[in-house]
Amino acid sequence: MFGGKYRYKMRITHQSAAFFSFSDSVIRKYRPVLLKNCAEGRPVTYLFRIFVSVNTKSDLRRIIHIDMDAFFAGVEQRDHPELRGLPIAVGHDGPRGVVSTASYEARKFGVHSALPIATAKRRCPQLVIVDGRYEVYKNVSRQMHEIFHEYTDLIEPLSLDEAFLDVTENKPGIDLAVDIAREIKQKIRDRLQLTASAGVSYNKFLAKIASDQRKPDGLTVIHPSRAQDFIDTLRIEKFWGVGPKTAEQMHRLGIFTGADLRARSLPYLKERFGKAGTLLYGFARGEDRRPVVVEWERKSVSCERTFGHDISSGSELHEHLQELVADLIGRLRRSGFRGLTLTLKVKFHDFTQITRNHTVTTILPLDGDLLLSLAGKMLEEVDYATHPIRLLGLGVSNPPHDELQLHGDWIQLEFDFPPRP
Ligand code: DCP
Ligand code: MG
Repeated sequence: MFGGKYRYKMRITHQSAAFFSFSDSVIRKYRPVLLKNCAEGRPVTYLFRIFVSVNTKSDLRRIIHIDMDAFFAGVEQRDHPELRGLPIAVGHDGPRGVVSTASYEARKFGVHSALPIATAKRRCPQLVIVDGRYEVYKNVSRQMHEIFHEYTDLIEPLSLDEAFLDVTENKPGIDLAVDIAREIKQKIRDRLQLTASAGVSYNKFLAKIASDQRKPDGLTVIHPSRAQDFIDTLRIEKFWGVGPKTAEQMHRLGIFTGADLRARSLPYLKERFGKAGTLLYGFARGEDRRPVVVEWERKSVSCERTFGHDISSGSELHEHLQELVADLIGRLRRSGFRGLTLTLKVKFHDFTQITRNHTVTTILPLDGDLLLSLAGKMLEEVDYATHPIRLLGLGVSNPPHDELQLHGDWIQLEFDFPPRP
């Protein structure tokens, strides 16, 4: 499928992507250079920032996925001993508040991330709601990364509490990845008084699934010789990229497990799932050559919705905007990213597209009402009555570069809209 070359995808910004092809010999030649640059924390050139988790044979790689257990809640229980053993949820206790995460005690009652606080309280009346302290979580995340760097610089963070590590070559020269995973878990326990779950395998797909197998405080290895049996019995919902909607579509096609997926041909999957079809075809066979990408500074966080039909009703659009705001806040929390610019993206029925920006002087707070009112005002400037809308997107960009932008008072500025093209 990959011929003699590997194809890598690099995310440059949230919206744009570029593709590069490297031959084996190029990879062999530059890998040591890249590793050295990463180790020294030196900026590497545009092309070479890319990554580096590359071996000529993907099944030789050793990948670890680390995921903290009930991350925000775990930190709160650590810092407030009186909360230990209790069902707690991190989130804002207001009419529109949602649960960021729940302690494992609370999960037994069906309390989970993204659930409205009001529903969570109904499910678990004794639930303790704790306000989030995002600066603290960011700091803990930094400390986790310090531990990771003791083993490798090939680290790809997926969120504040989750990362892939490529330990094929590692600093202490430890043979078995499982030993490294055990050490990392122990260091997280000793230094941070928190627990993490780890998954170990020969690619990212399997390592991530492995870390989820025995949560909390789990350590799971998926060995190449056992991988196929494991994947065959894996429920389709567990596959990377298969969200509730795709899962439903899979079920309609009679695909419920990895074995069902493996029985379908590549053209069959490509036709129905596009590019994801190719990835899924590989996953079903335990193949995933995606490298561990060393991430540079994130520039934006965004989300978008394409509607089933074009919309020209203000109230309907407002409802969608409300969902987008909730989604965006969840993403901002998970990534720890903060910015000064809010962007509304609008794609009309005829596929023309515009964006509207609003920039403030102090980072946009994670306040649903406020973000909704800013986004709503930008939407009001759009002529959706005569140009029905097929897609709405909302994003935050422009990270702060000084203390004032980070901690100053939040001031509502005047809106300034460019005329519609
Ligand atoms: N988060 C959030 N909103 C969401 C999902 C997550 O604010 N909708 C935050 C809170 C979580 C953190 O991101 O603590 C990490 O998310 P995970 O999905 O890894 O969930 P947890 O670490 O809380 O639990 P688990 O033990 O299942 O990993
Ligand atoms: Mg987690």
